[in-house]
Amino acid sequence: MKEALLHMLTENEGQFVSGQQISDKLNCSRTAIWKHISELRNSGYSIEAVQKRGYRLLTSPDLVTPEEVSLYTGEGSFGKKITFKPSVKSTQEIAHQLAREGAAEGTIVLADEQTGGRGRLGRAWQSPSGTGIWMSLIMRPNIPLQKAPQLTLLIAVAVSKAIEKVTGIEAAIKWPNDLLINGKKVSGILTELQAEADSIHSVIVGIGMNVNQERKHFSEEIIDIATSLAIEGNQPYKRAAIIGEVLSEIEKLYHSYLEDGFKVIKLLWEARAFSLGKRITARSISGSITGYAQGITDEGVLLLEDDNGVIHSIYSADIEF
Ligand code: BT5
Repeated sequence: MKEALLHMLTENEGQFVSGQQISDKLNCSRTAIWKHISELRNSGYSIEAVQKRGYRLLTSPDLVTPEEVSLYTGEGSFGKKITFKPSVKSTQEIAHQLAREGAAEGTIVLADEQTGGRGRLGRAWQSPSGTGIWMSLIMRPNIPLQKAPQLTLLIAVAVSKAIEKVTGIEAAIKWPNDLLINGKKVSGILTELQAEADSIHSVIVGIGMNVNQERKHFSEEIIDIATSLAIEGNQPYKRAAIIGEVLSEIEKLYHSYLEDGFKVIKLLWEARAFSLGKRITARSISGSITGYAQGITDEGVLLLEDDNGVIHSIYSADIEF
């Protein structure tokens, strides 16, 4: 009901919607409307109430609550089910639990703050309150296990496209999971699997994106390597709008991927890749290799040509320039 009310006010932003219109459409009493208006106001929505004219939404806050995000999720099925927590250790943990309990594909978990956000290999992901997108998405692709890395690349393309749509800023992809603006990391992707033998039960895609941080918000450890959309675009952005765009881009690419395979995604990825043709070092637990990044294979594996002309297939590594 609160969500439907917010939708009505948003569709008519800047204009009055009468109590009568609301109670007719939502089939509720004037008292119920008033209660929800008060709740919305308490959450930071500025709503004017004028006798005989009704209610008018003036401004809305930068929230990632289900009612706010649902304003931007459109027709698709990704993001239709939202679990929101103000503060959690990691949205990944909640999504894993929901996936085990059978949550549908497209279910997302959002938090305003993560106290133990994680990156790959047990690294930490800084997720301060109210500034970024800390989201986990449950996917259930019917693909063989070895193709799962392609999804990380698909997500990276989708996130990059969404950033460009909302901000006009190009975010380059650094294989496999970083999005960079002016060489600094604005977003990271963590793909985790629930699988058995060769079959995937679910893929839990963690997306972290710095949206409204200012430089002072970053800790010493990442201040030289991290950036946010607000820093790069010189203005704040609505996180919910970006979430809507990210989900819609993911869903579009995912359908294309399931129907036509990785080919289109590969082209889109290569067009946005930061590392291709560059001399890089790929570091992994089994050692490091330096050479020129040649491209990715149809499976999403990075090809690196070393100084002896030998081409190495890199499945998982950190890339340094
Ligand atoms: C990643 O790992 O880039 C994946 C990050 C995924 C985070 C999302 S948020 C929602 C979901 N819930 C979670 O708990 N995680 C996912 P990796 O490539 O390992 O990069 C980690 C490294 O990035 C760290 O070691 C830092 O150097 C750097 N880093 C940490 N926090 C950062 C931030 N906010 N912005 C930019 N860089 C950061």
